[in-house]
Amino acid sequence: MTVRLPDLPYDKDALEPHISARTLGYHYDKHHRAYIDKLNEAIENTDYSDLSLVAMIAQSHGTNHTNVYNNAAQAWNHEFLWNSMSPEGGGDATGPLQEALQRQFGDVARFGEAFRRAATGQFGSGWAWLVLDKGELKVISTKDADNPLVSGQSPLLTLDVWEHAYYLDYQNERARYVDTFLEHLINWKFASANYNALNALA
Ligand code: MN3
Repeated sequence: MTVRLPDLPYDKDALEPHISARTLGYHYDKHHRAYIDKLNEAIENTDYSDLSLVAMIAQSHGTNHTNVYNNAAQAWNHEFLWNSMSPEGGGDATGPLQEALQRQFGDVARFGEAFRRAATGQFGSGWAWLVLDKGELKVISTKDADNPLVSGQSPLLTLDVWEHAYYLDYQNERARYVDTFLEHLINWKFASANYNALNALA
């Protein structure tokens, strides 16, 4: 079985002017596709090839199959990233997630500060996340390809802070890219759906 590159949930120019079609084009067509291609090479004729992406991540983590782990995690992370942004993004969460954010952080501005710290404080390449960890909302960052699932945390939304995600549009100004995400792109509907689905399981 081969892993397929999932479709983008919107057109490549849908996030303009905040993220250019050029950035999204390179990010999706070159970077995301390359992770999928390298993953397919790495799992060919191995037991991994029958597994879901999540199972590949779980089973390769902590082994010397770093090629499987890194590319499976990056494949998963990027699909999750596209859904964490929306042309109608920004604003505040609604419903049970909003109530939980208020309990944990006070308000959406305080959540934004925590997310901004995590995203700008991640040294080098990585990801900023809102996760559910044993029933508690947390803002965390991970390094390189690392995915919170391997730490027992459930991702609700993410932002890619690798330079390839923003350099064409923002150059070295990662903080401005993070602020733009929080103001204009963050997809609270997606995060809420993830939150509600986890609570329905709990
Ligand atoms: Mn990326």
